[in-house]
Amino acid sequence: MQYELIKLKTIKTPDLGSLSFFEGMVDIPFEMKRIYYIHHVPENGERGGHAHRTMKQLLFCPYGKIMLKLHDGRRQQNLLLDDASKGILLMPGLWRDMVWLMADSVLCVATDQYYDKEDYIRDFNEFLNFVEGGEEGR
Ligand code: T46
Repeated sequence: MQYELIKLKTIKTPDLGSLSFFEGMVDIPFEMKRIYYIHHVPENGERGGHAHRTMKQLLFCPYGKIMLKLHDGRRQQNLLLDDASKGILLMPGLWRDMVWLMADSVLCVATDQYYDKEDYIRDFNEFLNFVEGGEEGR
């Protein structure tokens, strides 16, 4: 499955918390073009239900607990985002669903592309066809 767990660099200051960071082309294999974040989601809220044709993304959860459910067309895998220093690098061609296990958890995403609705596959059968090579990337 085309993902990678990335331990984000984190500097701890005694009694004053931690600072985590990552840099494009240093800690992740792309230059960032866009950051977006999802917030104010209620407990058990479920988002996602799509894959990307070409987009790479780093997902991290600076606050809370979110279950990321991935599918590569053959198998499903669940990854827990419950640590602000944990990043998950998603390569294209992965179906994703996100479940908010804790209300108001924040999901942050850094991507290598500007928003493009044409990069989304929102139909699971179309996704299966895509990963089986039946549909070329744009
Ligand atoms: C992803 C997961 C992890 C924009 O106009 N600009 C943007 O940059 C984004 C990300 C979304 N939108 C619009 C598109 C929809 O009208 O915002 C609306 C909600 O997006 P969506 O339903 O795709 O949100 P999620 O939470 O299901 O998925 C998002 C990302 O869209 C997606 O790329 O991988 O988070």
